[in-house]
Amino acid sequence: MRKTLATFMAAGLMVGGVAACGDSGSGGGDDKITLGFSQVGAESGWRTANTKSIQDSAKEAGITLKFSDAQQKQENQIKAIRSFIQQKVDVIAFSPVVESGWETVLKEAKDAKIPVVLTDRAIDSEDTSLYETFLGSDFVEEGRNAGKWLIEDSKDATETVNIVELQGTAGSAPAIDRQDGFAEVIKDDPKLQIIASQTGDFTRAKGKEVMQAFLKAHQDIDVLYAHNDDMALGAIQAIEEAGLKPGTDIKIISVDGVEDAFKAMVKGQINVVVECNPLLGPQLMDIVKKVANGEETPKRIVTEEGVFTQDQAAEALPNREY
Ligand code: GYE
Repeated sequence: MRKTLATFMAAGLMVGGVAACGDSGSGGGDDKITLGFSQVGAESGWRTANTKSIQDSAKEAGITLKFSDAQQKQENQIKAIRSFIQQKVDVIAFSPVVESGWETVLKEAKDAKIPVVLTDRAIDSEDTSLYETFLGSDFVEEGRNAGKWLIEDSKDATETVNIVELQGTAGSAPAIDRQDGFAEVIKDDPKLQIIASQTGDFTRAKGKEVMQAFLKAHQDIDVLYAHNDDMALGAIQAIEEAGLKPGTDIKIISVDGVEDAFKAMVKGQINVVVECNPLLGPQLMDIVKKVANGEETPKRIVTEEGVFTQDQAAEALPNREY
């Protein structure tokens, strides 16, 4: 069943609200809110859709956007955040490339009284006063949904099911959580065995490269679990070049739900896609307005998502928005 609409879920209210920031605006003397946004990079179809959603909705909301692309490097994100602090933007939002190592720079933002919003990816800091809210998917649940599909699909198998896993960027929240959620569910079925697991950095090129290595090292791969569609799409090329049929000889489970993955599902190359919605822009702009006005926001806002199997792909494809 598809649940299209992103819904809000409050998992606890923040305390105290945000320090007034009207005096720190850099919107050129008018009342326009200035948002500094540090994006992860341009590594995937998901990311392209996410960037477009943020840029379009900033425009729509009349928010001045200072956008910075970190090319998947934490040091670039830290530099961008420091530069936003210097420029005295009203709000800083960012999608942290990895989970750890943010305390220092976020304390600098806090000292400058600039509210910070996390989007898409979480940080692992215990100090939740370093940000106002975190808007994004539940990646552990996505991993669980991938695992549940496999348990059901393999229920009649009598032999071991050999799984290879293409992980996302090392140390990133979606890679850690999608691995954990999947492992948690499949451990209930001893037939399901992960025989190799390696990062493909969420890109097509690396997904293909690592899949080639998996295929060389293992003759008996039954299932590929890819932490995103781009890696799955790269792996499909590797599988075909090895003379095998993706989706049949090797079943493929992927995450995101970009248009190209739906096309691959329609062709029978991907068996199931766990949806992860990148269209966070409109919700983000609402949050930015709220925190800029010192209003309270829920500390955690989760986007709700579905799971799509091959038999649903053709019908769903024309309605996909990314
Ligand atoms: O799944 C992947 C992208 O953080 C949810 O990052 C995002 C992930 C997404 O590169 O395609």
